[in-house]
Amino acid sequence: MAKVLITGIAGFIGSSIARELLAQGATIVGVDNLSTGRMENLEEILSSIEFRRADVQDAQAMDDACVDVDYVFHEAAIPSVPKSVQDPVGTNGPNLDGTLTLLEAARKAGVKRLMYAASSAAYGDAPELPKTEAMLPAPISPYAVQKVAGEHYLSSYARVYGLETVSLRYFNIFGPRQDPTSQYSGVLARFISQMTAGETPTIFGDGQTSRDFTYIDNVVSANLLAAKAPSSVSGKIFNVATGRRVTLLEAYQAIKKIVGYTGDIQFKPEREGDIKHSVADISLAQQMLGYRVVADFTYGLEMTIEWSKGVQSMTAIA
Ligand code: UD2
Repeated sequence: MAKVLITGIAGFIGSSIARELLAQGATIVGVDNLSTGRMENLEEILSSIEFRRADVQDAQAMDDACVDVDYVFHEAAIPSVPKSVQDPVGTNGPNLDGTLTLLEAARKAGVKRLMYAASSAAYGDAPELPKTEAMLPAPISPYAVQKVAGEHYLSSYARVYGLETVSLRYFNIFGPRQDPTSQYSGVLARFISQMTAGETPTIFGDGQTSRDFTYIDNVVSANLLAAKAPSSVSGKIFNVATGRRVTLLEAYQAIKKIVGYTGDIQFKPEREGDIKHSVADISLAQQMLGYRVVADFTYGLEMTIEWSKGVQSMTAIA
C-alpha cells in the first residue's frame, strides 16, 4: 500500500484526507506546525499515523518527511484573504516559500505525485461566470497571489524536473473540524458556531456576495482521484467545487433554519480584497479526474451543524 505525506495534517482539510486514506490502508506521515491546525483534529487517528511537528519552510524537515513517500498532499497554508491583506510578508513564507521547499524535497525524494491545495481566489473579480481553468489568473489579495504562484511552481516542477503535480483549486470548502473561532475563519464555520451559540452573525457587504460552497467530502474525493489519475493530469490545474452558487444571505437563511436560530443578522462594509461572485465550471475535473459532486450544500450544512452541536455539548460537559 502507498506511503503518503500530508502537510497541514492537523488542519480541517488535511485531517479529513488523512481519515479517508487511513481507511483505505495507506501509511501516513503528517506534518503540521500547529499554527492554525489543532491536535484535536487528529484525536482518534493519531496513534495510526506518524505525526511530525514541523514547518513546511524547514528544508531538512521536509527532506526527512519525504523519505520513501509515494504521494504528497500539500494542504499546509495560512488560508485567509484578510490575514494576507494584514500581513503579506508573514503569510508569503508558509503559503509560497513552504510550497517551493516541499516541491524541492519531493523532487529529490523521487515522489510519484504531489497534490496541492490551490484556491479559487486565483480568478479574482473577473465578471465571467462560471470560472474555467482556461481563464487567466487575476489574483487580487496577497493570499491569491501566493496560491497562484504556487501553481506556477507546480507546473514548473512537472515540466522542468518531471515531478508529477496536480493543483486543485478549492472553492470555499466547509465541513466538520473547520475552526470557527478566528476572525479569519471561513464564513459558514463562523455563522454555524455563532448561531448555535445564539450570537448575531455579520454579513460583510449586502448579502448578495456568492460562493461555490463545497462540502469537504468532495475535496477528499478529488484528492484521491487526482492521485490515481493517469499521468496526463500532471502539471494541470482543476477546479474542485460543486458548480452551484449560494449567496451569503441564502447561506445564513439555510443555517438559521437547520439550527433554529431566532435572532437577527448584522451587515458591515465589504472586506478589503474580497471577491463578489465565485462559482466553478467543474467539467475539466469531471472529464480528466472522474470527479463527481458526492455531497451537496444542504447535506454538507446538516453534517457540519450536527458535528458542531457535538463539539458544543462536549465543551459544556468539560
Ligand atoms: C477564499 C477563497 C477560497 C479559499 C479561502 C481560504 C475566493 C472566492 N475564495 O475564500 O477558495 O481559498 O479563501 O480559506 O477567493 N464573510 C462574512 N461574514 C463573516 C466572515 C466572512 O460576511 O463572518 C464574508 C467575506 O467577507 C466574504 C465571504 O463571506 O465575502 C466568504 O469569506 P471567507 O473568509 O469564508 O472565504 P473567501 O471567499 O475569502
